Amino acid sequence: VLVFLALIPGAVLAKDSIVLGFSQVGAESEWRTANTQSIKEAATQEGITLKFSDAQQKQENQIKAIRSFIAQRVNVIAFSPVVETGWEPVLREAKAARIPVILTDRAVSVKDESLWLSFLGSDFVEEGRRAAKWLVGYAPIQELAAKGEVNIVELQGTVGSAPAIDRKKGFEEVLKDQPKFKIIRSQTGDFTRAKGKEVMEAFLKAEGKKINVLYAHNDDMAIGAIQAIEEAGLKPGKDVIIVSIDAVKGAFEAMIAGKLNCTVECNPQLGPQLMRLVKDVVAGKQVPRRIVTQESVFPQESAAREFPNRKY
Ligand code: GZL
Repeated sequence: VLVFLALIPGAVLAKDSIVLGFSQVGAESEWRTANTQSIKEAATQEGITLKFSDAQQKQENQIKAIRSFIAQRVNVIAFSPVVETGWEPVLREAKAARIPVILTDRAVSVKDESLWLSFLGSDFVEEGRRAAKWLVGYAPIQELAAKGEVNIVELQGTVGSAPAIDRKKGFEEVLKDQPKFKIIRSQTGDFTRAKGKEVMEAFLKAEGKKINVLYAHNDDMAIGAIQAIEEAGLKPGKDVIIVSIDAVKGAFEAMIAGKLNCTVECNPQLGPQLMRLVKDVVAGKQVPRRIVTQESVFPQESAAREFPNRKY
């Protein structure tokens, strides 16, 4: 039988290797594509058979993918939930099938905590706090605040997603002690460049030169907004101070061009840690309930020096 199996490419590997079903949000941003690359590369590196599905940012596609992983009897299911709610039914099916579930990147909101084993990802509230702390400490903004109000427009991430909810929460937590800082407009740009540009155009039409600051929940929306600001005849990074989150390559290029003022790192390279977690789970080892990724803040003045070291 072994000889027969050895003749089928991958069969022996499939027979011996761990099978991981991974449901990915989509391919909406530079961050997401870097995250996918990290997961695929790490699975190959670790000899784990990866069944990968891209949900195009639709929850129903993620639920379908998880159901299919259950039907295929994978060893472990991991996913980045596009939104926080609506997961109980399918996670109960995974539990009934005795397939452990690992959350990566984004969290779910479920009553039954036994529906998932471990959550590996960033602290989005802290990322929001870091963005606001940088803004409040930025000298040109301090000068503005000394003379009057600082008017902020906010491009939120996907409605109902953990990063959008928590980045808003962390940012507002710091600003509650800063009465001069006002969020005058806030709307979702769904984490994409196209939507970020479209919503920023609407903000500019409504508020024009009153806008002092843009806070974008990710760099892709900030990059889209930069185009809108330029098309409105204003200087991004000068007339409108911009702080965003992810620290992808596009953000460093925009900072080096003087069009973005700060990006807060959100590390997408979760692949290696995820594969180690998967192996530990299959080996029956105890795993941490929460693993927070380590991250930094990159203001414009550090961009040129840091850029050559960036991996995503
Ligand atoms: C954050 C991740 C977010 C990124 C966006 O961990 O969920 O989704 O900030 C991505 O770029 O679309």
